[in-house]
Amino acid sequence: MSTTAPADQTTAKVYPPSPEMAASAHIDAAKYEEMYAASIADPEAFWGEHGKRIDWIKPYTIVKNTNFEPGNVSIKWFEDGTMNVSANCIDRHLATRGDQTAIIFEPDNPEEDAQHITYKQLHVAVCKMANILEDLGVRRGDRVVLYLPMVPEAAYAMLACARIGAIHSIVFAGFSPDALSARINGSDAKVVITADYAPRGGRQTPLKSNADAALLHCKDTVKCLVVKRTGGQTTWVEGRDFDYNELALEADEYSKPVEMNAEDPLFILYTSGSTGQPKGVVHCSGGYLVFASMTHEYVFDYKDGDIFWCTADVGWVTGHSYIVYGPLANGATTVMFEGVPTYPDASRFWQVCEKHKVNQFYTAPTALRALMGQGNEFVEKCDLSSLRILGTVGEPINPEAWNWYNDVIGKGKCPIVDTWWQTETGGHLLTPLPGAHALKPGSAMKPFFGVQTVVLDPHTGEEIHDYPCEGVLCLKDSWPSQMRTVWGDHERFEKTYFSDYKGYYFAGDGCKRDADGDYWITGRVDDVINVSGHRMGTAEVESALVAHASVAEAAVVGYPHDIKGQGIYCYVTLMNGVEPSDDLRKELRTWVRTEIGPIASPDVIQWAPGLPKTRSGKIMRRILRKIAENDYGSLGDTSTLADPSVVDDLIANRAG
Ligand code: 6R9
Repeated sequence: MSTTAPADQTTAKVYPPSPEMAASAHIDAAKYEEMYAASIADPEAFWGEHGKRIDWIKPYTIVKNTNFEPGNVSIKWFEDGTMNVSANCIDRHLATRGDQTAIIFEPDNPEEDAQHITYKQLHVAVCKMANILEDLGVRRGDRVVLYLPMVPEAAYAMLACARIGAIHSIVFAGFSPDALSARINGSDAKVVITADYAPRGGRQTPLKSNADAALLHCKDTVKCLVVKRTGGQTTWVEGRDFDYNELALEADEYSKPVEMNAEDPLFILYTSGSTGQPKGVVHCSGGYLVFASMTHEYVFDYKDGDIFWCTADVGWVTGHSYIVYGPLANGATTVMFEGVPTYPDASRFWQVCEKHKVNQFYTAPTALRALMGQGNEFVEKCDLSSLRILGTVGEPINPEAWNWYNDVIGKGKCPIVDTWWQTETGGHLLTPLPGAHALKPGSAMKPFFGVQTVVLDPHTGEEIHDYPCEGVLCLKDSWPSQMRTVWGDHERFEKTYFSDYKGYYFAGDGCKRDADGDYWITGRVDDVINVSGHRMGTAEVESALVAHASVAEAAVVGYPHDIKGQGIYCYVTLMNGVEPSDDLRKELRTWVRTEIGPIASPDVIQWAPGLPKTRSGKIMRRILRKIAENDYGSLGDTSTLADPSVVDDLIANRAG
């Protein structure tokens, strides 16, 4: 099965919107053309108007002030406006939909009751959390790290931070104590919010004990607020640890939202890059919320009363924008699911869709591929008639998975929105709109309003105006939810995104644009791999490996993997005198899991007596990628290698 290659663009079947969809959707083809053209012709006027979709305390007079020139990169939207994100996601809905469900919480264990949290209840819970945080000393501008399961308290904590002007930084609960302490220290956080345990797939991750281990490497002043999710036993440090459930009983039920500037940071989210340690992506309040809510409404054709379910974890950007901020800003009902697609069995997603009558369902291709392999009987026993729109995100979707999603889940009547975006972009940049575009399996289709995608020639850096064409994907101008900087390192921000192609934001992906002007993402062009829709820098895995006493050198590349999209293939050179063994292989795997987390677990470890290097000592990853892909016929030019025999050895001993 081809997992990453997009469909053949010339022969692929095209799926136009049904006449009913085109007629009922917010945006049809003509409206898309008209609005897109307006958004590009006069961004100030367009966003000046659409910025009003959220409530402002002091309205903005300056809409856009952005500069992509290296050395002067600066991105500001609505910069003189003031507002509060939490008030926009909660308070402004109280009068009209206070008793409507804001969050449906579906626990890991299907026997446990779901919770329906109304906007009124959400208001109380968030105010209480805000007061608890203030009592712990958190003030406007301070950082709070969240290390939580997918429980409503995660949303309360995010919104509570937004309410008092604190900046949250969520660390996915699958990350290790080392990764957690690095992020607590990197943002100099005052408080960590965690839970005793995280139930997932019938197992329980001891989050509190991970947090304890992390906090050994942090300042003594960092406090730890603990949500009692299971009530299981944990250690307790008096004076440092605080019991959320107990404090919430006493906490005041009102907290006044702080008047924030549009450009005040809302959150930091660490993401992997091609070099060094993960970087803290900074998103700000006003522009982010405008774009997250607008894309949520138009891309998923969200209408009042719909039940929206995004299966991501709040530890990733998808959870930020499309479980919490976008949906709640729109007064939606959003589902938060604590579990996994295959527990208790492979029908879980579909049972949850049936149980809560989900209208929009948004997930990752890797989950679809895993479920597709389990057989259709898990789907067929569920009533999926409530579904109207399906979505995917995180990686290119292969045509087999697209067709299965379309036929078996959507019964051929639900448009699939293949949304391309990134942690850095805050919201969808390329996507079809369900009532406007004729879908092509594997294509992320068209730019969203205000998004100026261009294809550049990777060698000359010039824009390619041809149709069809292929090159690197860049953005020519800013959009409101663009990241503003790397936390504490603006220079790294400029260097990473604006230095390869001057005057453009470089996304790190390659793409094709077909004769109709539709975009097909071909994958990362840098040393970032995409494992189950999660970004992993090969450099991060390499530095974890070489930190082990037995490892002299390591090179890590991605290779095609049926379920995960890409797997992690490691070439490891051992220290002199160390013998390779299966036990050592296991040990290295466990080592990487503890250094980074289970998502970085190597799939393949090949012992490499030597690595292919140029005479100047640069590892030739291109060749390592080919060997991992089992594609020796096209190794390309190996004449610059210092020792070409290394390659023969690697091929002869290829693992897996
Ligand atoms: C939202 C998210 C971003 C990277 C991105 C690209 C890949 C995301 C995709 C896609 C093809 C899609 N990606 N969506 N590739 N088609 N619809 O995933 O953010 O974790 O930062 O990853 O994911 O390579 O550059 P993030």
